[in-house]
Amino acid sequence: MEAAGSRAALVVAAVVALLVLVPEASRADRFVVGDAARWTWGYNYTDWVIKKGPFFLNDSLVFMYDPPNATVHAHSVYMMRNLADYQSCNLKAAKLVAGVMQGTGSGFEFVLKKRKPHYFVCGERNGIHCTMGQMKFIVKPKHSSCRDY
Ligand SMILES: *[C@@H]1O[C@H](CO)[C@@H](O)[C@H](O)[C@H]1NC(C)=O
Ligand SMILES: *[C@@H]1O[C@H](CO)[C@@H](O)[C@H](O)[C@H]1NC(C)=O
Ligand SMILES: *[C@@H]1O[C@H](CO)[C@@H](O)[C@H](O)[C@H]1NC(C)=O
Ligand SMILES: [Cu+2]
Repeated sequence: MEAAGSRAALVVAAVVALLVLVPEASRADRFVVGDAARWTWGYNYTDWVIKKGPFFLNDSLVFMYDPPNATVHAHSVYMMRNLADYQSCNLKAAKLVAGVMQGTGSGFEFVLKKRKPHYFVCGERNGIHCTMGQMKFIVKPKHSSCRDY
């Protein structure tokens, strides 16, 4: 009886330890950029970031967009080098993150590995999707120890 009792206590202790330790080690969220709107012209992604944030290291952003055809416009994902290029939608030094075909199916997943501002934009039409189409947003992931659930 006493042995069974202490075994039960051990099991409880183990479960409690798992509940405490596992979220610390592996918690990461996955966000579909724009939710149901996905990655498209005219949606306010700055507003989306305010509503969805904060974002943490190892969280991932999933960009979903259809490949271009006669009726669907092309989209893509670029990362700007700095705030000035982001603000002016100047793509000259931008780095391609996902091409026009890469948003299809389950989308393109970008894992936030660095604790720096990430300046995401759509690079299509020579920056017009960024300037006129609002296809731009900044995410600066926080350290996950700041996460409060
Ligand atoms: C997009 O949302 C941001 C944050 O809510 C807001 O400041 C901005 O004015 C909005 N842009 C447009 C074009 O509505
Ligand atoms: C992010 O994930 C990597 C493994 O993919 C892990 O080594 C690292 O500790 C994680 N970082 C945070 C802040 O959770
Ligand atoms: C273009 O692509 C969209 C989305 O993938 C699809 O629904 C539509 O039927 C396609 N149109 C043509 C003309 O191929
Ligand atoms: Cu676009």
